[in-house]
Amino acid sequence: MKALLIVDLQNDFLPGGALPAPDGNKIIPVVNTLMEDFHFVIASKDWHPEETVHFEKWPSHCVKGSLGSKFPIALKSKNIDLVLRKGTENTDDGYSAFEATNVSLTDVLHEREVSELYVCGLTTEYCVKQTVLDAIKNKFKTFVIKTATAGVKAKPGDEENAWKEMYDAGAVILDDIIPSN
Ligand code: VGL
Ligand code: ZN
Repeated sequence: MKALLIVDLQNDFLPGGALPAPDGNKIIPVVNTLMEDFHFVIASKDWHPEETVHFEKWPSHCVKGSLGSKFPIALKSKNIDLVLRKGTENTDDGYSAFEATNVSLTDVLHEREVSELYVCGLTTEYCVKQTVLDAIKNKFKTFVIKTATAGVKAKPGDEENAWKEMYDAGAVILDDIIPSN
């Protein structure tokens, strides 16, 4: 069984948000179509308290319940079966969807007999990368859908390095996938 994991596709990571991936909006229609190909769609949300050590490194973003924490209205979020919340404590970054605190992602994937995980979303260099590395550590066959992923591009080269790190760890990078309907 395969599952789609959409990482942090939230308003604050889109243009106009607090910590935007410049091309974030472009992935929304791709993700909408992609969801139709999966029977099990999971989405993670960065879900921070107002005060957290995380905001010593980053501008305040995705504060739980805020507009910035919500899915963009253009995302067909009714097709999401399970929402994970991560970064919920004030002592951690919670970059990886495997650090979700409302459910154990590994338990859910094992229960649903998921062996192949398709990852997309925001942002390539941080939460997508960390999620992919954890998925591989947890022995899932891990694919990253490049056309449905966007980087925050904080420094030149960061994004390329993230792709290389995921590839070197054993992820399959799908860079020309066009959703099938
Ligand atoms: C993220 C920086 C801080 C992400 C989250 O979703 O990639 N990046 N918090
Ligand atoms: Zn964050």
